[in-house]
Amino acid sequence: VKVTSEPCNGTFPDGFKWGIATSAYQVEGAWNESGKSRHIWDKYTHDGLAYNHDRGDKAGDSYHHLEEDVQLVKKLHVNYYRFSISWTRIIPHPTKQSKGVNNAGIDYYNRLINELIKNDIEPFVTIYHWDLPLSLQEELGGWNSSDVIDHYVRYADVLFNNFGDRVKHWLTFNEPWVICWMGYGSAEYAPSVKEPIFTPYRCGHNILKAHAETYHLYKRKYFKTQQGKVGITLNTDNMHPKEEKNASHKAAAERAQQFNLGWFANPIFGTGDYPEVMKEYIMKKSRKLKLLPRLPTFNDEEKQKLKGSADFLGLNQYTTSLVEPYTTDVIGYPGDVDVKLSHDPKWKTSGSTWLFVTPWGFREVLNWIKREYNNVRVYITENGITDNNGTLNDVFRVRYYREYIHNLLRAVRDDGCNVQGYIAWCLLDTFEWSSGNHEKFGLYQVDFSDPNRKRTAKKSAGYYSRIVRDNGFKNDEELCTREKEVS
Ligand code: GBH
Repeated sequence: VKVTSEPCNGTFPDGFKWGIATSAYQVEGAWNESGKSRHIWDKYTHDGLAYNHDRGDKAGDSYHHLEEDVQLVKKLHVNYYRFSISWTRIIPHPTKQSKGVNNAGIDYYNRLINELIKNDIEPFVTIYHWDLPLSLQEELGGWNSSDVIDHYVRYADVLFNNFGDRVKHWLTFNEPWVICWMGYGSAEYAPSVKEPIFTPYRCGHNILKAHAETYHLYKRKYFKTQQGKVGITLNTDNMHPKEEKNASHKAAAERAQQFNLGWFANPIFGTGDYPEVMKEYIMKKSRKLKLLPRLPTFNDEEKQKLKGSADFLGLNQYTTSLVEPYTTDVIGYPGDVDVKLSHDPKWKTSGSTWLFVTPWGFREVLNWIKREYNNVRVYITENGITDNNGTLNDVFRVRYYREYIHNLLRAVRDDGCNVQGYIAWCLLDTFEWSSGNHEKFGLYQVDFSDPNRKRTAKKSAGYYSRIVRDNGFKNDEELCTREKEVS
């Protein structure tokens, strides 16, 4: 393996922003306190579906460590704290006639936001990070039903109204691809619906509509007084052709990216509609298997509403997949795409089966986004790596951040990608969804055997805070990989 290396030097443009992220269910705990109702992940974990039957009932207990956690954020010198608001704390019983707003929930997030601002940290708020009120799932069918759209928009309205005087960056959704595919298709995530034929596409359709409605609500009702920005966070692997010079592999990689990122990005940042190749392939397979049409359609008015309905693209980026064409009658993802995904055995692994260290892929996918969406404004809203023991001497994580951030620097400086900020994942070791407490992303270790959930800085916390302070790399003595590794 030949690796081209150079010193990791250079800084980001002035005004480049840095941040650190969490999400409500993964860190808050206090699952049944102060009027909070149950959400789909409470049910999923109480049904024993997560690894080792772990639950997020208490997690890192951030709910009761508010001031302490803000100090951990402050020690990193970052501009932004990205966190999510739990719908079930704000409107615990959305299907009840009264649909009341829970003041204790409003108070909690007011305290958090005020504490951040007092410490010169800007809140960067995710409205929905997967914790759907259970009643909306059980009584209405969750994101499979268009009835949920109005509930979501009303919830977002309550947030803008209560917090918008201080919150200037909003994300409507975290990772619709994961919500719809893993929640309603493969059933690996809550609400664990296994119906890969129709439901993921219906879910995606409803989420896109809820997103667009919310964006326009903000513009109409709040923008003039609040002057904030509303975006959406999408996730994707860098899709790289398995055989780089093979035209059908290149086409397969392109198709996989359109089905993954393009599913949500093309309606919002592109044409206002789903990618052509996605429409074509789903139709082709539906015909072949004599199925009813599966991908819902937008009418002209809906397309108008979707096109341009975000002030920026939030991107969660961790890894790369190798893609080759593969014809199959299997439905869903990646069956509908007619591709096979794999990984290079030479890539460094992590504490998660899906996460391989491919820093060059970060730069590659940012260039794909630049080309495809007319150099849209991007914030990296997540990037990070796991182990399974949460060691304090996390040199592998230091190396991961060094290499990924260096490739980001090249994307911004050499390629002109319009990335405005970088938010690392994650502040703390979290409850990692179906993987329970087993996969650890934190810059701070959490002692889950301690009732007080003691936090301790890992080596990576110090390293990241130095990058943030220097706005990049100054006199980093290590070498960074310049190109991708070539065999
Ligand atoms: C993010 O998802 C989430 O926003 C965040 O809450 C989470 O903690 C973090 O990443 C780490 O997982 O097991 O082969 O089916 C990242 C995107 C997409 C990564 C789905 C895991 C599972 C692939 N995720 N993927 S597989």
